[in-house]
Amino acid sequence: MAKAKKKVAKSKQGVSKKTARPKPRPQGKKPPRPQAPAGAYVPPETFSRRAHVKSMAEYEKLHRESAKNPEKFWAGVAKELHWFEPWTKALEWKAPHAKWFVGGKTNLSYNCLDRHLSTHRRNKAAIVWEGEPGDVRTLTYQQLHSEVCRFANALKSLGVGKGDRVAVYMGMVPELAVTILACARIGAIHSVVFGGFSTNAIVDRVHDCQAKAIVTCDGAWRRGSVVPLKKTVDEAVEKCPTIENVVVCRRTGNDVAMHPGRDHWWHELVAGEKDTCPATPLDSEHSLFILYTSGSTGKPKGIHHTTGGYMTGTYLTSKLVFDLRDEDVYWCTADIGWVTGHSYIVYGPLANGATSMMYEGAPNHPAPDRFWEIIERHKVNVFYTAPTAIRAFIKWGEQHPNKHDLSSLRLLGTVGEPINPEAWRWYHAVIGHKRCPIVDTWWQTETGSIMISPLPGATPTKPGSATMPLPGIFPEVVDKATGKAVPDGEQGLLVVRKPWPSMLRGIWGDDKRFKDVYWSAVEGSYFTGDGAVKDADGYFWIIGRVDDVIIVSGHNLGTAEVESALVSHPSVAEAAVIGVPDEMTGHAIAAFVTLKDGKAPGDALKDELKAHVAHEIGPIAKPKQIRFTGALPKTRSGKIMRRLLRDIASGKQQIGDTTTLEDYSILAKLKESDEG
Ligand code: 7RM
Repeated sequence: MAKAKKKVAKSKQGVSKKTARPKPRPQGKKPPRPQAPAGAYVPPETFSRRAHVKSMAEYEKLHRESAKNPEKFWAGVAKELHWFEPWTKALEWKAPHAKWFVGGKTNLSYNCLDRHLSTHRRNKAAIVWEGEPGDVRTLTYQQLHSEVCRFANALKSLGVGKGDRVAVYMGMVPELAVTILACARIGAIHSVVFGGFSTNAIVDRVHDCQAKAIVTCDGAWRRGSVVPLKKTVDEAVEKCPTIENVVVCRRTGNDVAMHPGRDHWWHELVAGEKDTCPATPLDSEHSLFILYTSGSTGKPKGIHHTTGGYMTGTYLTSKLVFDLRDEDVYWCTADIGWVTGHSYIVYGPLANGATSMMYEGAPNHPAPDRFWEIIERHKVNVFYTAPTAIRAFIKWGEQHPNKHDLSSLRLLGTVGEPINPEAWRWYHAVIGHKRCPIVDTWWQTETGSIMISPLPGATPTKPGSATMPLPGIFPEVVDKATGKAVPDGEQGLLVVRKPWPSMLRGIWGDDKRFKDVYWSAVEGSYFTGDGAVKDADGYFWIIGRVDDVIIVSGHNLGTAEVESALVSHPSVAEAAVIGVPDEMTGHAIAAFVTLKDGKAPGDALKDELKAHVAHEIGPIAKPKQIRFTGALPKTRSGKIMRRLLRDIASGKQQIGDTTTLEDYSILAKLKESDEG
């Protein structure tokens, strides 16, 4: 025992060297693993040994088998979950419309809760929640089940039933998870609107899906102050004639106006309700939720997901990618207002019977070490966050994580944007202490669950690459004109060739837009909107949204590559590049750059950065303009809004749709930013 422990402590994640000779092994043991690509980070053997998927050979076998018969593969996964009635057909595919597990009846709330109550998990923590002020709540599976049942009964008492849409506008409190699980329990369709959005965002989304009720909180804590959610809802509901009832969960205790007959306190509603509510057996294709994503232009798209397939996809990917173990504390730092929170705070982890950590507030409140303090306090084992957060941590300095014991961590993940290799290495070294594999997970609101990602016990990782498709997923990088795969190492469009269970079923109320946006670029394939390169080892490198690709003298430059080059300079914290019209080259690169704390801007640094990019990539990628700025415009989920930067660079007075922008004041600051 002592010996094994020592080994764990010593085992660091090694960088493979092609020249390394495989160690001789005792007879009868497994053969040595196939060699990893040069320079790749190989999963520590201690990790692989206990992982769900233990080797590349195992991964390859899974993927090969899933390719032979994807329907059989996915049916095998779905069978691990509870179905009230079995399906008759795994897939009905009338492109671009898929139906999975046709005729089957199930319930996702049942699979996240009831399924565990007859097992050792009954009294296990389902949700460990920490409020921004420091309060902590733990809900066991049994307790969460009771809360969900009570609230499901309360919704029913308000006349909410199967197929009705329920808008949800809450902070990150356990009741948010309870609300969506209660909707799923009775077959009501939830539409979560991120709690940082404005009145108009609520109005547009409620209108689009004709929601009949809205669940909110009095307020939410954010950096020590109260965000008055109910007030915003009141303004919105004035313009939303479909809303019949408003449920208000008390969190911050601020004064709110309650409209008699329309508004109900959560605690009063549930007080009289029973803590049992049988989960409704729902058709596999019954609508589960709508989640709006802002398109590059125009009105947000209501991405529509259904029950059985989404359940199957989030269940499998949570298990394999996060390698969930019963004893883990797993923490995804996303907001539930974003798809990552739906799939990887609530549904995926709970379907696996995991302990899901949830945090209410800002990462730098009261101090920039809040996340590391949470990890230390709750002994978090698996940590999943976004590159934008990692770049902020780098900017704030490693003294903050270094103050804390992070030894509980065994696995790290990222999602949301391409991660710059520089940020990846920092995450690996400073947070993971070179012990923890990193899963860089590529997926979308539309895909419902993770599509391209390392399996942490199997896949050697290359910083900046999301590596390879998960079993049952068949992406390809194709030529725009022919739709055929491009040769390895060449850029093309990232498409998915075959349907998968958690794929979107459409855009709510707009089938034409669904076909135009996703199914018209490449015949017969789902177009992701992203550009990518697959290298000779079969690794996928996402180079960003194709709308953002910059064409300089006929060369396509992905934003990720140029931004990574800038961020690899020791003074740079974050960068965003865009194309600006140029007489000579068609387009030239303009870069918006934020510096690490303590670094000073100046013309000398501009020249240095230009030279640095030219050196890293080539003269073609050298930015023509560099602007230093305190911050970049981002969506709340942390994605840089290059579209707004283009508007600013071209001197437009009227800036495009900004309803998803995190911090409006950044726009004003950017307009002032120094040019040249
Ligand atoms: C989960 C989520 C989707 C878009 C997607 C990409 C980008 C997400 C990665 C990534 C490179 C990643 N849903 N993206 N993950 N790019 N590597 N690991 O983000 O609908 O909000 O966005 O995000 O462009 O198409 S989303």
